[in-house]
Amino acid sequence: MTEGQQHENPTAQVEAARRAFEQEFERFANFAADPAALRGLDFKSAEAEQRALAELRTRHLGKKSALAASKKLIGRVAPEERGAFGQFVQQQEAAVASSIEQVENALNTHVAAARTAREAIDVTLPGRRPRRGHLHPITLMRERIEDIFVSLGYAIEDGREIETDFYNFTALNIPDNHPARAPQDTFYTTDGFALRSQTSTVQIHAMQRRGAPLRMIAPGRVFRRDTPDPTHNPMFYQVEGLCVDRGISMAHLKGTVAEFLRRMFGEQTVTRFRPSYFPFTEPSAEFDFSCFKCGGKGCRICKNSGWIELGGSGMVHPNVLRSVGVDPEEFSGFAFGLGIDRMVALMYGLDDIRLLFENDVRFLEQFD
Ligand code: 2NL
Repeated sequence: MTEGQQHENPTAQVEAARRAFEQEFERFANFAADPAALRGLDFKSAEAEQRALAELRTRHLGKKSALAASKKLIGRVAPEERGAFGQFVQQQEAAVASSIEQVENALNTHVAAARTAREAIDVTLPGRRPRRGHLHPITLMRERIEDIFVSLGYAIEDGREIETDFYNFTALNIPDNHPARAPQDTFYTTDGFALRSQTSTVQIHAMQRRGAPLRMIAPGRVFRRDTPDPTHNPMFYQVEGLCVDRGISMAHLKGTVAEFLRRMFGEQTVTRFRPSYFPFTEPSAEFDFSCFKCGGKGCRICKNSGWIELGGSGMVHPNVLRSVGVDPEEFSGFAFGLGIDRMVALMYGLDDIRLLFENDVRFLEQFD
């Protein structure tokens, strides 16, 4: 009888199960006995060993293990041997469980330590420094211009970039449908609004609000209907200046512009005025200054003329003063305008103004 043969020697069966366990357990035994064996184990391998050990436990102590099968035999052993056999089975089971637990404990401790080590950060390590930013060259130039005029007693005014026809054209003595609107042509919306084509709009608002006398500059962004090329951009930066008081003459205009240019480009700078035309000034003049590079001898920057053209100016037209309620019989004033981007391009020898608006940091960071 096959079944009978199997049950012939229950003790031998338990001993065989124990031997089978010891054989498989051998490779784990060192983890509990020798701390050095664990030290060589990285986090991932230690976790793998934990899983392997759990499988070993199921195989040798689980419901389908040989030891569990042997326990079922206790009832079939002869009554006089039953007690001793039962004790023997339990001893073997306890010994196997204890061996496994010792290794489990050692592995758990090791994995916990390895996890802590892996998650540790060295708080003494230097941080990653954020790259330091800097101002745009146009902003730097605007601030230099502002500093000079503030020191001359001028206020700095700001305003909106979208304006009505009145502030951009009519108040500046540029009537509807007049050809003088062409050079100032801008971008229009459907509601009679337009993007300002010069910051004179800010000065018109300021004269309405504050009246005369008044000294101010208006730096800011302006828009023109231009096709971009190396010297034009449909959006650019401008600063306009305005001085209105009793007895203001062309001499004040020339003195102020000349002083500004000396502070900007050096004491030796000479300023030149050429008659010109603007609808909002009468008389009008464009101004040039002696080349800061060659001092007037002629070079690449001044295209061999010795002079650099910078801006326009003139005595505020009586119609402009009237449009903001300032009496031209009592007050007179001068005004001027110049391009900030153009000044930056000159100062840094840029051959293309559009570089300033591409926002390539490798280009812009050269000017901080
Ligand atoms: C140029 C020319 C100029 C003005 C701007 C102005 C403002 C008021 C009244 C009268 Cl409120 N004039 N501004 C005057 C002359 C020239 O700018 O070439 N700008 C880049």
